[in-house]
Amino acid sequence: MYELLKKDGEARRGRLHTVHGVIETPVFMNVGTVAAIKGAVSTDDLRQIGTQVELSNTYHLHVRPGDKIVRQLGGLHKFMSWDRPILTDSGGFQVFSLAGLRKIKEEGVYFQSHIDGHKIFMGPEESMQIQSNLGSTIAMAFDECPSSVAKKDYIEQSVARTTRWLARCKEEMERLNSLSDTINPHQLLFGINQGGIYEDIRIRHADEIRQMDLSGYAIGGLAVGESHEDMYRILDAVVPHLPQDKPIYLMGVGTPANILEAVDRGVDFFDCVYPSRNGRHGHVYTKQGKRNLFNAKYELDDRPIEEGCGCPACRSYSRAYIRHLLKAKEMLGMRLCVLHNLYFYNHLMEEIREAIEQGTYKEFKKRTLEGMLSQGK
Ligand code: PRF
Ligand code: ZN
Repeated sequence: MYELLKKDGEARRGRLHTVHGVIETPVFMNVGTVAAIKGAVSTDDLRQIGTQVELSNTYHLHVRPGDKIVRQLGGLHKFMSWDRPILTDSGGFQVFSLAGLRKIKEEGVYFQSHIDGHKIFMGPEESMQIQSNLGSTIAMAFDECPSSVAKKDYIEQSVARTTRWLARCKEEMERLNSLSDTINPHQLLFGINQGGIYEDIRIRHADEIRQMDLSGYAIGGLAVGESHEDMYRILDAVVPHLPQDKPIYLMGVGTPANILEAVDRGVDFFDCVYPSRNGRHGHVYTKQGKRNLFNAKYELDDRPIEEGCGCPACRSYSRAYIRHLLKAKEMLGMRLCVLHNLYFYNHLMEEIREAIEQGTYKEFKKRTLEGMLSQGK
């Protein structure tokens, strides 16, 4: 159940109640594709840095270790020792971005595993069955994310099929949730809006899927190579066509600036690999912009990554020491950068929530964007 607590312009402060606890929104979900946050980050670490939701992938866990194995071990929460909310992406996007040769048919997608090349079929029912075996809090609908260079008539046909797939997802999820031995019989299903950068297709699709009364609605198919202006234009067009009493999730987005802009357009949920991926390369986020800790100017810098930051890296270690670890290729260097970055994102969301509560979101956004452009010393 989604509770809208406050609106400040289009920005929303809300709360999603789930069987695994409450999610305070706007929220950034921390990406652990294979049920592991890259950079040697444990679920104990996640609890320390204020993570609310962990995100894993249906496709990856189906290929390895196998969703049936996870089910036999009691589900994903028990398997990875995380009792708070988990969202699983449906596999649709990963199949399109990762898998080898693939064929899209009405029934689903035929493709080859990116690990050993073996043949796999995944359609809406299979995706729901896998996500049910994992027992995640929120399951995502099985969709097609068309390439950013796809032609308009292809996108129209693809979106029509994604709508038919959504109806099948919903029916299968209801069946699975009603079985007596289901890991999480309260699993929620979010639908996904597609339509590339075409406002008319996006709006028609949003109007169709809002009828289906799902627990939440995602906007997919963005941050796939289009300009930021196109992304914001689509958000401006489509968000008003999604139900106001359900959470809205912008998939795979993005930079702190993208998040600040999308919150201002009514988005509640985000996920992105940037904080963990950048952290593994020694790139760290601060209120003054991103720093590259490999830079020689940090050799003798005994300040923390960001002064005043409460993360485990900044509480104990200097830029100079972390730079040394990174240059020596010590795993701890990456780990500390990833912890800082995830904390930075989680903390940014906390500040966003406070600003909305206080009715000062526009000023907060402006100030934060200006600060991030000012470049760290
Ligand atoms: N669909 C799904 N997962 C996704 C996307 C999508 O379109 C995106 C696009 N940015 C990221 N993750 N199912
Ligand atoms: Zn820090």
